This record gives sequence, structure tokens and C-alpha cells, in this order.
Amino acid sequence: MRGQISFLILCCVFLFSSNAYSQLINLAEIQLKSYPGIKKDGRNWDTWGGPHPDVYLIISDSNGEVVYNSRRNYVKNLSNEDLPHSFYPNSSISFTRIYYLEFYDLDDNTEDDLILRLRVIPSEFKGVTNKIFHEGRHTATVYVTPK
Ligand SMILES: [Ca+2]
Ligand SMILES: [Ca+2]
Repeated sequence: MRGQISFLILCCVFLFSSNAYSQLINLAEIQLKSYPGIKKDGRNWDTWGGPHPDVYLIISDSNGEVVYNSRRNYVKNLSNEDLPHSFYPNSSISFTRIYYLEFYDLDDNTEDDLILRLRVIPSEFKGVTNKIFHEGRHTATVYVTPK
């Protein structure tokens, strides 16, 4: 009897934890489709070394916790003609949070420039495997897989 109860408790713990696990999805691919060709002040992303930005992606949740950062593998001089460009974060995100995709231009001597910031609501992926997020006319398509 005691063994059976222990077994039942174990089953409950397993069910509960597997249910918690299903609240996560995997960010498989982020395809940047377009970004502003120039800065808000009308100048090029870079003054030296060509006008195009050196792009990397940071994904963080609304508490500021970073789940992905590709700065060390930035894409040098990415022009709009090179788009779409794919990032493969392979990062888990939770249905219970909101996330931000921030595309930056890496700069050596000044603070990196924010190019595009997209808000992602994971629960919008219920029943679909990809979705387009946009800021104005600039978009990225996000592909998810089950976790
Ligand atoms: Ca710059
Ligand atoms: Ca740069």
C-alpha cells in the first residue's frame, strides 16, 4: 500500500513537471527581413568602414534576462540586399513571459547602435510554428519548435 502511494505521488510529480515543461518552446530560427537603412538622425549606421551595420541579435525577457546574444558572431556590413538573414538561437522561451528581439550594430569606439526592436509574445505561437513580428514596415519571421 505504502509503495502504491509512493508510486502515485511520483506519477503526480512527473505529470506536474512535464506540464510545466510544456510551457516552454524553442526559438529555432529568426529571419531578419528588413531594417531601417539609416539611423533615425538620417546618418549611416557606420561612419567608417562602409554605411552598413555590423549586425547581431540579443533576445531578452521583460525582466532584462538575456537568453541569447550573438555579439561575438556579428555579421559584418549586412546590407538590406543581403536579407533575409537567419539567426539560429536554439533558446527556450516561456509562454508566461514577453520577450524582445533587439538587433544591434556593433561599433568599436562608440556605444553599439540599436537598429530594430521587436516584441514577441510566446503565447501567440500556440497552434502555429512561425509568425511575423514587425516594427513599422520592418519585419522578422520567428520559427519555433516544441521543447
Ligand atoms: Ca554604428
Ligand atoms: Ca558598426
